[in-house]
Amino acid sequence: MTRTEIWVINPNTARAMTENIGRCARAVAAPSTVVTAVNPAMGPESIESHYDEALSVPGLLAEIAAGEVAGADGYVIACFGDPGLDAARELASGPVVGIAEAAMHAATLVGRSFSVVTTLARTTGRAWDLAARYGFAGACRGVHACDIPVLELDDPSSDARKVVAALCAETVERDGCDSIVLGCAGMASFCADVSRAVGVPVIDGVAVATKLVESLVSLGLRTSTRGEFAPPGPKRYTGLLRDFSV
Ligand code: 2AL
Repeated sequence: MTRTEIWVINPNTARAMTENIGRCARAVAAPSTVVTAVNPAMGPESIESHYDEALSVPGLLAEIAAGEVAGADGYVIACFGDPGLDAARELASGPVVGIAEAAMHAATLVGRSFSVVTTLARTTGRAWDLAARYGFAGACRGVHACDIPVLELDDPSSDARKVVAALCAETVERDGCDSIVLGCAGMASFCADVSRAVGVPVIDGVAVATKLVESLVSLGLRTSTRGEFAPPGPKRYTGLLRDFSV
């Protein structure tokens, strides 16, 4: 089998979370796949607002550019807001998949409906927007917040895993959904425990996106450069963004 290198990019700068995300991606990757887990050198330490999300994108795009130089075959954007996904597709020669789009697609392959369990209440609007964007608004029964900040998910002294599992179980009862989508990359390592607790498919977008990128690469499918996703034209960027000139 040919070697496939997938860059799994955590768009926040929390290194411990990146390591965790990398472990979850490697747990599902084929033996011939190398997962390189990275995060930007600049940007927010967690992504919990539109402001965080917007300012995570330059650092994320710098990682895509670095992946291109290093010869990455494809990319996962490991944040549930799918920040910078379209721009990343313009830059990358291989496929790019966001974890929200991956998880929502998988959910609709294993049931008629899903609900999302996410971090802070203020992120629920973005999850609904993405469900609509990807064509799954009718399948999404609810988006529920556990009110745990992103970085606390990674804190071994926190009871986040239990709280998320309990909310997922309650959500299945309340929404009558066929599956649960975990709404944060920081929840990836909870997936097996939560699955045991709730009795319906529990979907972690990091795992699904990794397998989707692996599949697209093995099928020889990459982002179309015919129109909208063609590489961005030459342009001068100024000030702090001068290194982003193409
Ligand atoms: C996320 C995520 O996946 N990573 C991050 O920093 N924020 N998503 C979320 N809903 O809080």
